[in-house]
Amino acid sequence: MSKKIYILAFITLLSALLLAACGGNTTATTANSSSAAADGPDTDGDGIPDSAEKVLGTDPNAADTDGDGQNDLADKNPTMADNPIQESSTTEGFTISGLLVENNEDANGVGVPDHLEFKVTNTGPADLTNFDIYYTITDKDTGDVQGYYRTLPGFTVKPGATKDIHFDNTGQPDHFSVNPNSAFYTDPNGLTVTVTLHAPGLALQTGSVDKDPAGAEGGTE
Ligand SMILES: [Ca+2]
Ligand SMILES: [Ca+2]
Ligand SMILES: [Ca+2]
Repeated sequence: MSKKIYILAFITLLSALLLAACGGNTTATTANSSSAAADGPDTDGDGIPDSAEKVLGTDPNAADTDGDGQNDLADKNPTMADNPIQESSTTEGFTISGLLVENNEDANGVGVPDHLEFKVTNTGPADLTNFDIYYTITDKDTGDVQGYYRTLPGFTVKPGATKDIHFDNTGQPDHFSVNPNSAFYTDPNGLTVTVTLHAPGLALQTGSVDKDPAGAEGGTE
């Protein structure tokens, strides 16, 4: 009987040791959890935390930063889409003008994010809508290139009218969001931005604009 008590005591001691060991594991697990929590939220749900998107230069608010149909996590080059626009029409229906990339400073001389804008004039007889755009950003010092494709839902130009279109993150009507971590926003070097605008069944319209290094106002085409 006393032998049984001895065995029970031994099992109790073993259990205590195992619990202590588990406690150690629990501590390690907690540390890992803290590490995961430190990565923070994944706003767009693409599997890359917002903090990592900043480092990678991808958009924390878009699962497919460059619009090529491939999720940022799977995309080997998530900020360089090939131009998917295919249009053989030579019918002129609209023009683009006044291409501008602003890289203004605030009152304290601190740079504020760049802002691409231009004007679209409808030279045809009907409302124009269902535009899509492909644009590239080239760093004039390093030669690095980024390319983005996107549709422009809600952007409509009436016959004979000229309308401004903007690419920034202000959320206003006819303002379309851009990757806040792109070269467009973060690169202090001179940039060349090219734009190809498309409306179904009409000839493509293209333009380009150079932006001086940080602090300078962008140019017009
Ligand atoms: Ca993400
Ligand atoms: Ca993303
Ligand atoms: Ca992509």
